[in-house]
Amino acid sequence: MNAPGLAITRRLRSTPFSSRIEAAGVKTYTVYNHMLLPTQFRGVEEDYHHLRSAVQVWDVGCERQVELAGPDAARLAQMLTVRDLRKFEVGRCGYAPVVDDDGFLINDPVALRVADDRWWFSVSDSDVLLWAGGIARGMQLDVTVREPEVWPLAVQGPFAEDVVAAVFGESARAIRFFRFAPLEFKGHSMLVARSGWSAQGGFEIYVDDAELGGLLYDALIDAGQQYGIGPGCPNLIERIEAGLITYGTDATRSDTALEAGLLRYCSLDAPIDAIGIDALRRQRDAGVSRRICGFMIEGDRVPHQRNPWPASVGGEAVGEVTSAVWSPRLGTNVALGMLPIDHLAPGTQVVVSCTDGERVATVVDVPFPGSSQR
Ligand code: THG
Repeated sequence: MNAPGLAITRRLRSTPFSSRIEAAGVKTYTVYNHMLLPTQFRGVEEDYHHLRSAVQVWDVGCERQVELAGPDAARLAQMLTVRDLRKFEVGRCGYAPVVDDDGFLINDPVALRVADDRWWFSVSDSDVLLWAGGIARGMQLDVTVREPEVWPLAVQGPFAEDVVAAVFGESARAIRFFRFAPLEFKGHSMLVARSGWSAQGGFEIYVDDAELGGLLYDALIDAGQQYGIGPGCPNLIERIEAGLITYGTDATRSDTALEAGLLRYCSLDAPIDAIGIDALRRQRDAGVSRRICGFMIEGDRVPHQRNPWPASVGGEAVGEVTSAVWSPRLGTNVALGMLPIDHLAPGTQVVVSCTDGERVATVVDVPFPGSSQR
């Protein structure tokens, strides 16, 4: 079947790297924060092996920054996320769930303290700009909320450090996990973080100049020739194996941060004034009734489309599989989904109604074995 194409209009914003990745042969896009996000280059399986063995440059310009700047920036940042930000010094970033008053997930950004009175929330696919701006307005906070012209460019894979050091200098090697530092490219300072949406290790460069962005892309590709560098993007197989959830697919506005498996990033015992933290405390105390988990799905490769698929036990619907793909490394289908708490023990079996029929799936721990080379 011939898949329909995507009409690229003004609402579907390009990035400073779009011309490069189109020249490099991007095969498919998805839409993320009203922008283009590549999903495959040579193919999901080829891209997967390449990401794990070499190094890739990713156009993740769609990871938009919601900037909070001014005297009340820190206060607004802490209202927006249930993660305790009190120990976030300048140069630190971290996964920081944003929830509504009832604890339901609005976004799962990376928060960066860019300066004493300036924060960036590097958001997944939902309109945090409106939520943050509305809170600032409603509470009459002394803060500016805007979306700056910043387009992250990720370098991911086992040789990422060598490539970034070749372009930005040896000091890049000293940046620790989830820290960032200003480094120079052609005399222009950019924030470079050791982070990224894979378990292979790497960096994210917060590019704030469109013209330099294209040149930086070219410089990274040049410097990476000896390591087999190529274009890439967040990889479906790799991120399921790593247990990285994607907002809008594995977790939505209908799931709380705890149901989304983000308890580790919710500072429920900290004395902070975050929106929704009381609801999450109550949910933790009462016991969460369902949660995201990993699966192995039996049989040959699952069809690559149209999740979620219902999951049932004894003919009764219990949950769903939200992302699934064949893992060529593990020789089985790997998946993420949502099940009631009493079905979450590893080894529990459910029946999944895939697009092409019913299959048996087994609950497993995530990350999958051997997923992380970080
Ligand atoms: N990088 C940046 N912005 C982003 C993403 C990113 N915005 C959108 C989306 N991705 C946000 N979601 C995630 C999810 C997981 C992680 C990062 C962003 C992640 N988690 C680590 C893990 O689970 O092992 C640990 C995080 C921590 O220790 O704080 O990397 O990828 N800029």
